[in-house]
Amino acid sequence: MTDPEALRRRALDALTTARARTALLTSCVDDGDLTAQHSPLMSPLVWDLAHISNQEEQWLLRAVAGHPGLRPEIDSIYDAFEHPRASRPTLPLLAPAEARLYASDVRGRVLDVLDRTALEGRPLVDAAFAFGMVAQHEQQHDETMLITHQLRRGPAALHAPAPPSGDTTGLPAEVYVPGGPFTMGTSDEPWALDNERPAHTRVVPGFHLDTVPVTNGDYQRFIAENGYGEERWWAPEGWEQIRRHSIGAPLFWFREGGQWLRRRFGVVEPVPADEPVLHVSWYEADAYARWAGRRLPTEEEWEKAARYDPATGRSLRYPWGDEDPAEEHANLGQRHLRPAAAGSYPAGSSPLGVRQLIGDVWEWTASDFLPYPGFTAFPYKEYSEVFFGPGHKVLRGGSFAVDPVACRGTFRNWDLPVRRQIFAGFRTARDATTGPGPVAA
Ligand code: AVJ
Ligand code: FE
Repeated sequence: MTDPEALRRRALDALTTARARTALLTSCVDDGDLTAQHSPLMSPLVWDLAHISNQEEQWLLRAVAGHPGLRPEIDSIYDAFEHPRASRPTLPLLAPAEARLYASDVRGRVLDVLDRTALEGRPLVDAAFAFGMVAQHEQQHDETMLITHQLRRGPAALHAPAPPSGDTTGLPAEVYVPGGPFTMGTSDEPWALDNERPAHTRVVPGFHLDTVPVTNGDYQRFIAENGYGEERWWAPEGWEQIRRHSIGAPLFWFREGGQWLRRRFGVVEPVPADEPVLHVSWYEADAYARWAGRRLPTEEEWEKAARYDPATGRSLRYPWGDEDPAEEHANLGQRHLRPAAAGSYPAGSSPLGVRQLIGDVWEWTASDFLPYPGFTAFPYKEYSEVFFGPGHKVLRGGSFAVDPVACRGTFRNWDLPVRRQIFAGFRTARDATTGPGPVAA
């Protein structure tokens, strides 16, 4: 059992960090921008703001503390299942000032609850789980709100320093991950969500995985060699999508003066060749991999590459070990508003030498989002269970936009294979039926 004061401090830190990010994302634009719908794919920012606090009210004030509730009458407005994103601007949403008051009212009461609740002894409060869950939820919406900022037109509202530089000089193009069993998922990570549980053994045949994510430079070769024009590389639904919407490059890219440019948080810049590619759908990732004579890694391959330590046979919490992410390990938490160049973050390398598995870009995997053997929905079916099935593909590793609290070696994200606005890229893999063999340059 963890020291209750340490648990309290950790929960308080996670909630406070999330709120600082939420405040920044909702104060750097005016009220018109907060209530506008910047894309039918997204909610108005002011919906996210009040939804975060409504969930916090439901889980921490009502479920944990037994409070009757501050504003149960607005639950349905902020229920993500009742209202699709496109329809949210038409709801009687709390105005920005009202939403901010609601948020601080809920948070003030939650901090009192955190002070006086015993943090062990009940499923929802063991190891402060509900507090960790709510902090992760807020951070996930902070990533969602950053996506909305990326879709918003107009001058830049957010600024951040460039990530550390890096390059792939001297790195092998791919890493061999040996075949055999490894432990996937977790049963003892206190704030792991239901879909990451339980820990179980998987046998993964040996395979080769790209050392770094596929870069814009790599992806431009696919475009230049008519990758979008040849049906044979595409899954049928992907081919249909790119034809119907005349897609010929990642979202936010455009061509001018013989050069690829991209719009990024209100600024236009040349597409940086050494950066991991972003804003591609699962279908685009899948087509690129086929064009390259390769394939997307499965989810278990990705997790084995990220966690398996051949020296001990144990699965680590993160590629670099069991310590929580620090700045030198990975590009997380919106410290930088872009991925770092391929080959950055040597301190975040996995034991086998794979780079940038955590942070920078979410990585599409070949896998459908499915429960692990022994899965139990907790604390509610709508978190994960209702999304299981062939409709959603798993993404791993987290992007520059996700906070460490919502990112681990076991963390599973999912989305529809057509999605392009999320901060997603990918890396590729190939079977190794004949063992390590020579590594391509
Ligand atoms: C895990 C990112 C797919 O945004 O739909 C937010 C997270 N769940 N509110 C999503 C989530 C409920 C979820 N993803
Ligand atoms: Fe939510």
